[in-house]
Amino acid sequence: MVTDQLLMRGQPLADVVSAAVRGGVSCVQLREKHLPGREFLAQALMLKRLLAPHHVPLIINDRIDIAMACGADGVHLGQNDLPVSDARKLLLPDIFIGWSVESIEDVRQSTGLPLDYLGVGPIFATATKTDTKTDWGLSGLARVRAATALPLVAIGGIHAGNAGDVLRAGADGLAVVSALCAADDPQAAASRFRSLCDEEINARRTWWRSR
Ligand code: TZP
Ligand code: MG
Repeated sequence: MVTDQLLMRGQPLADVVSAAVRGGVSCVQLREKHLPGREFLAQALMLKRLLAPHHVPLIINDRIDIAMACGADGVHLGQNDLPVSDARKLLLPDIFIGWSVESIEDVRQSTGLPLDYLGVGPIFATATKTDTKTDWGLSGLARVRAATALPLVAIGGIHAGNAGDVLRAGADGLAVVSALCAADDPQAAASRFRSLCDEEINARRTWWRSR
């Protein structure tokens, strides 16, 4: 789950995230583009407290200072954020780093960087983020899959109707904003994604065993 409070129609962040976790969300990224640092940190601390008992990792988008201050599990950086190597020097060693790739050139550049996963997006066009380059599509995602061994988290326009295809094209995880944050029932929405992910995990296990 990637948060966007503007999509939550006045519902408290803690309620929407708790419901999504009950539904089976396995990781939460706090992505708040409009919050001043102090409020961003307050929300990060609140989410860290909420998620820790469930062993659900918290990722902070963009801000390594907030990630450090709240004891986040990971930080997600984009092409215009602090360079990954500098972030790695500043962060505690156990905080993982994800990096957004928007082109195959970005994927090539990721080789050798101290990264833990790549965020591949947008897979499909989405109203949630419009300042993007071209959409990867499923074929683009498959090209990224072939080009790197890093875990891939797909983002952009993912909903229950296309999530299975995204996983089969090579994603290891799904990052979802509107289909969770704007859902009438975030728990039910998360539980549909959970089932699709579990099906793919089981299919991969079966494939490995049959080799
Ligand atoms: N990066 C690429 S697309 C996107 C981000 C943050 C937004 C995805 O939002 P949604 O609502 O899941 O399509
Ligand atoms: Mg960013």
